[in-house]
Amino acid sequence: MDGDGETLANLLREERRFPPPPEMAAAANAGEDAFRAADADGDAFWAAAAARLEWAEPWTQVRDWSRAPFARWFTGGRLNVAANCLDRHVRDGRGDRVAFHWEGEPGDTRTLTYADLKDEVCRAANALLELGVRAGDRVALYMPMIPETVVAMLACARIGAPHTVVFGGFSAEALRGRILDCDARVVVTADGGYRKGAASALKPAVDEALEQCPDVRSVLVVRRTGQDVGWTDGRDVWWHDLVGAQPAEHEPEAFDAEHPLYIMYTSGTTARPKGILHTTGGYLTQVAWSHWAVFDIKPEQDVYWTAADIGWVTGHSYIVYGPLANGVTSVLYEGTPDTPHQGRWWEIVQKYGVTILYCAPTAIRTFMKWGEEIPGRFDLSSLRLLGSVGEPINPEAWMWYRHAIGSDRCPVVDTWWQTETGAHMISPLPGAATLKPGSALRALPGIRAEVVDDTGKPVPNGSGGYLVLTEPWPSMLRTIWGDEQRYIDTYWSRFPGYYFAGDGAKKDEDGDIWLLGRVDDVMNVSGHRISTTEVESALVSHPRVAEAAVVGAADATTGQGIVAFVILRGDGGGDTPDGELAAKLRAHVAKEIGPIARPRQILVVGELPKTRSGKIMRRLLRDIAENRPLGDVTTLTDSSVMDAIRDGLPAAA
Ligand code: 6R9
Repeated sequence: MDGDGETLANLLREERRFPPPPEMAAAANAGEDAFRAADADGDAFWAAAAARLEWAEPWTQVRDWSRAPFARWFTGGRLNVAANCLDRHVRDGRGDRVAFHWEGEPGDTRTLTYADLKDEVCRAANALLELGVRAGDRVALYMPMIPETVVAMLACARIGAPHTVVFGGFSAEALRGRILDCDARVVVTADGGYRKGAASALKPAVDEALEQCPDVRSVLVVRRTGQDVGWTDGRDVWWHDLVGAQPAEHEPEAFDAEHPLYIMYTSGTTARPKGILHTTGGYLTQVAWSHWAVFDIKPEQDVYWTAADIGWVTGHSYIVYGPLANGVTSVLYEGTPDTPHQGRWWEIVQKYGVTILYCAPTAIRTFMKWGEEIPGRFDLSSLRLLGSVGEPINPEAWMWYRHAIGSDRCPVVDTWWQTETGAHMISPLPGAATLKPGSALRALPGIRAEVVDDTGKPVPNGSGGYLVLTEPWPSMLRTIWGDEQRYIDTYWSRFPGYYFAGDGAKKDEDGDIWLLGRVDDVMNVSGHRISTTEVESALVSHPRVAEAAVVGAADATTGQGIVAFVILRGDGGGDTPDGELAAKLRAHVAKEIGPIARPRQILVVGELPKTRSGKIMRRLLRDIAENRPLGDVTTLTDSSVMDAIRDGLPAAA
């Protein structure tokens, strides 16, 4: 974990502390008593959290860890996720409450009440049934940020068909890999969506992906942009034709608590993404509880906004399942923050009276760069709580967020969690915690986190190490789809008995936790996890590239930026000037993986630093990419390689 000393010194320089606002403390949903209850009896605590939901059959056992690391929660219990998110609110007189204020990027809007959403979800569920989808079948979604995306997810949940949402920014290639890995037979997509002021097509990528997915029999297409689309008769069907013709009644079936709810693909340390499997009862229990406690949700008053993509786990848990289970009103925004102007988010906060905003540090740092006079032009007085997720938030960004967006009033909750954890794990409770800018503080009630050294022993306060979770939790991943061994190897083998998160962390003198970023070869670019290996394999798939090593270098805006070191084939010369080749390689990676993975910088080198066992020493390349003096080079096969790399680089690198 090179560079930690520096990061930490920087983090700890901010000494200010922020106790909870008294009015929030007085009315908080959860505080110290939740910690006491969970410490006294963890199973009873989670049973009470599960009882906030509606079950068709009660469970007989809260947690079953007898086949560790394969967990079962709420054994024997049965429930329907969509009925919990919609039907019970409508039945109990909350049908007229707005579920989503949707704002399209061009400025078109839609308002969906809980009753509207339930009708739409029933129609879509009937449509999927008509397409032959049955409980257990996988459905892939490749969608823009429109209400139909939420509807399709809930329709899948309603009929027990696990969905896999593929982020709309990913390539046809990435989509194809995911469809094949989970063997989805039906794809839901749209003609396109709006991004940066223009219609951005989605359907062509689906068509391209499906050239090599012979088992996909139906594609359900939402008309969003009206752009021309290719059409395969017998396979493609318009959403408005099929869904629009269905009855708005559908009787929900209760599924086992361990029935698969969704698969979300995330980057690992190899080129093949991991299909993280979440199930029904434990997932919804913890997502709903954490959303209610961490954001102090008051469903009658709040207007809640997670400004993130639904294709990210944050969108699954805190745009769709958590907020709807809690019956709160949310904002859903289709587009980018600077379209048509850099105040778009703040205009939305003002327009809908948003009370709670949840977003990523990369967005906050972008807003910082644009200047505080932009949010200053809007009325942000409705806000009462701010949240952060996706990467470590540096104290400068934390302070700016609290000041420029939160008017020095709103607490900032820094929430640490992962695709794999399903829900928040380490975060302040805003009505109880005294906040430290840059720290997620401590594990939530019912969660056990620890920072351990190389040998798995807890480090003393004031020291750093690896973050682990020492007890199972309800919304934990159940496995990696189709690969139980990889699940064991990736998460449960580094420290036997503990879940290894892949993050470095430090305990301060009070025992509070500071996250320090990934310790493996996974980069975090604007909150998206991209594996170095994935980008490397994309680069070497180009005919001019012989070898490639990729590192994530600190980037003031995106958290990390991708810097690639490549060795060219043959003499390295050829007829393309270097600048042009770099542009070609960047475009090549964008095509192979998606624009988010496009390297910030491509550096042509003669050799790469390797250990004796042949592992590329990325930390040395990171030193170069971040303009630092080189660290320890003693394990290199040939230490002169580093001098050669440095000497050959352009001065600006
Ligand atoms: C929810 C989400 C997970 C990785 C995780 C860590 C980083 C997320 C963080 C944070 C520091 C926070 N991460 N939240 N690091 N502080 N509050 O982001 O899921 O996309 O799976 O990424 O993101 O490195 O391991 P996912």
